[in-house]
Amino acid sequence: MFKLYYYPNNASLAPHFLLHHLKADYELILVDKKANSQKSAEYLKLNPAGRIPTLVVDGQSIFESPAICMHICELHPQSGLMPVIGDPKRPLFFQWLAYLNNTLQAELMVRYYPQRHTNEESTIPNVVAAQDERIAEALSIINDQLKHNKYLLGNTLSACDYFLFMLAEWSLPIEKSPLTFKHLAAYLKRLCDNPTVKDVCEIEGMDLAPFKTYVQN
Ligand SMILES: N[C@@H](CCC(=O)N[C@@H](CS)C(=O)NCC(=O)O)C(=O)O
Repeated sequence: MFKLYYYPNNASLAPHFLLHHLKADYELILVDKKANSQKSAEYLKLNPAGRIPTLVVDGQSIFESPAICMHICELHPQSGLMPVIGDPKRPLFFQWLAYLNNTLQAELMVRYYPQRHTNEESTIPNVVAAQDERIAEALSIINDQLKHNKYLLGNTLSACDYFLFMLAEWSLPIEKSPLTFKHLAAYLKRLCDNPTVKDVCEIEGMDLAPFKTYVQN
């Protein structure tokens, strides 16, 4: 039994996709972010970083969304969501998951919390504008990868695709949105037909309409 501490459309979304995809036995526990419950003493015992998500499985709690995703995949080795040891796609899985988390997600965090990255309030719009460019650079690299690949790792859906879908959603408001990148936009539109994406986005109250408007030229 998995317990996922989540908040809609937060970094808990990728693990939520995986648990749903795997038809795992899981419970969703809402962390009331509006009341700052991720900083409550009770939650900090599970996750000293005071961030969402946290996964509790077999009495052990772990934090960091990519670590949670890998752990869920490793507990389901036959699922195909993470290439097994010896599969040449495995290093690519690590590469893309690390790139998504360590570059795109990190840049998005600065974009969404710009006040934490300057001590001069008047420069906040500059931080946002700089981040928009850096996010667009990362999206461009991902777009190139999708030019000849149905999914990030090739022909097979993996946890990296669910992770990317989450970050693409967060990137919609940036100046050069994921939908302005041809291959990425087509890929995201395809992913909207994935039953897990549909179900989980409905559960989390997320609107998939923006992704569906893309028209291939
Ligand atoms: N590196 C962490 C980041 C988690 C994170 O920043 N979560 C955000 C929501 S998307 C959060 O909890 N923000 C509330 C806060 O910083 O207090 C992960 O990938 O799990």
